[in-house]
Amino acid sequence: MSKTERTYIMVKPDGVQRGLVGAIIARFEQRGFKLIALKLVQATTEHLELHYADLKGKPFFPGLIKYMASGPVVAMVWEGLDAVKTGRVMLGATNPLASAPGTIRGDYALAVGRNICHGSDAVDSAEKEIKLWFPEGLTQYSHSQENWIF
Ligand code: FUP
Repeated sequence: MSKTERTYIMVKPDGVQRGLVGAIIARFEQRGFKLIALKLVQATTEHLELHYADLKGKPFFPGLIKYMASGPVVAMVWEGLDAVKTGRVMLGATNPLASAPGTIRGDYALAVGRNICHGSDAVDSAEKEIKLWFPEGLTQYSHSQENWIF
């Protein structure tokens, strides 16, 4: 059964550098998700190591952290029906070479080490990631539920 969820979506430094922030935001808006939070962040190595704690020990981990610290990222929270799973579908497979055309990675990326965006892989990891990237909490803004399209 579909449930309203929140997911953490992040445009990585290569996505920011390549001017893909607007295109990625547009896809989430146009799909019908509600923007809950958004900010540009230059993440520290320590912060990124927490975000990718599950991958510590992988051979690509040092390169991943260096890449993610190479410039600012756009941290976002999106809300809507099955936001976590649908967000992953919209991103495409981790390796862009396996991502279907029509997905963000399938349309804009070629290399797993430069795959331009991140999306939470489960509801519990979304909760952890949202707390990690938005420790200040999320801005409440009123959209009357009657007027909100979903
Ligand atoms: P995803 O959930 O799609 O971001 O995938 P993972 O958590 O498995 O991987 C996180 C990031 O590690 C990927 F976005 C890119 C990087 N990575 C590599 O650089 N090489 C690999 O072989 C696998 C992942």
